[in-house]
Amino acid sequence: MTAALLCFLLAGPVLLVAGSPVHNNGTVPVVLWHGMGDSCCNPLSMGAIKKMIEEEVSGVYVLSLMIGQNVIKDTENGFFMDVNEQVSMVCSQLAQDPKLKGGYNAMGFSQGGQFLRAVAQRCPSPPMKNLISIGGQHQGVYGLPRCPGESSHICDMIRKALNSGAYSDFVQKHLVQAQYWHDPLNDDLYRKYSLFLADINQERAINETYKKNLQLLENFVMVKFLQDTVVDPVDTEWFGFLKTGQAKETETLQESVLYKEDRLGLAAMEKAGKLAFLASEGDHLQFTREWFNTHLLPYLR
Ligand SMILES: *[C@@H]1O[C@H](CO)[C@@H](O)[C@H](O)[C@H]1NC(C)=O
Ligand SMILES: CC(=O)N[C@H]1CO[C@H](CO)[C@@H](O)[C@@H]1O
Repeated sequence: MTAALLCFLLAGPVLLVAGSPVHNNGTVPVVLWHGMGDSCCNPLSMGAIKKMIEEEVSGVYVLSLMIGQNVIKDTENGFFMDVNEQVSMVCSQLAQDPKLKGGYNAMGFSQGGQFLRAVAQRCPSPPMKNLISIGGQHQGVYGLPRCPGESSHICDMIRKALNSGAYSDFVQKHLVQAQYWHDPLNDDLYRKYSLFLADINQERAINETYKKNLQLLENFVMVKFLQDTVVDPVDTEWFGFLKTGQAKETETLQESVLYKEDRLGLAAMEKAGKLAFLASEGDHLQFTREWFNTHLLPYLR
């Protein structure tokens, strides 16, 4: 995502407020979780996002999550670390951060979107207020058309592993993308063996705690990129997916069993006005600062 996102950010009008920053301590902290092939602190991606939020919301505390001891580990873990472990690591990090005690807003980029949803469902304390998923894959993916720039060789490897058996125990435990691989032609395998996605999407059983916790959110905002060439199918960014048993036709969240039976509380949330479906022109994770300020900033203020 990095290069493309940067050029959009820089091309956007840089509206810096002149003068000294005002420390407005009525602000709600923001927690960011980066996407695949990225890291917490890349100055061209998450670093720039953090800075932008700090400029727009004076005095705000922004925590960009690092998964592991350093930036290299953080990037590797985005491909190879058990997602359930990542989520529990993050949960304890958030619980130990005194600045988050009063609650926080969460912004997940790409796979960080579904990972932060797992945090909301599993770890209600400290409370997550708004969850903003930017190009997240809430019903998983079935395909890996393209990977962000420098990581394309890793992607070839991942594609091979997924084809050789995404639901084998070994691949599930060691490959992040397998843990949200959703094969509509092998629905039984997906339900049974997907260690992460099938669990948080209540495919095996309904965990009432997940349902209750998710509904504690004030808003669950999902951003879809209209010209996304990275995520397949793109409907997953709004919680839609391919209909089971074939790989061509898609269904919306509202048409899904998950919603109709309200297995996760999403129907109740929509009724309560807590779901927002936003669309942005452009490829995966590309948005201008102007778009961000208009559509997402209101959730952070
Ligand atoms: C439901 O989710 C909670 C929170 O993660 C967990 O503690 C509990 O064990 C889960 N229950 C079942 C039956 O899996
Ligand atoms: C109580 C509180 O929220 N204090 C914060 C005020 O703003 C500064 C600057 O961002 C923070 O460091 C404090 O934690």
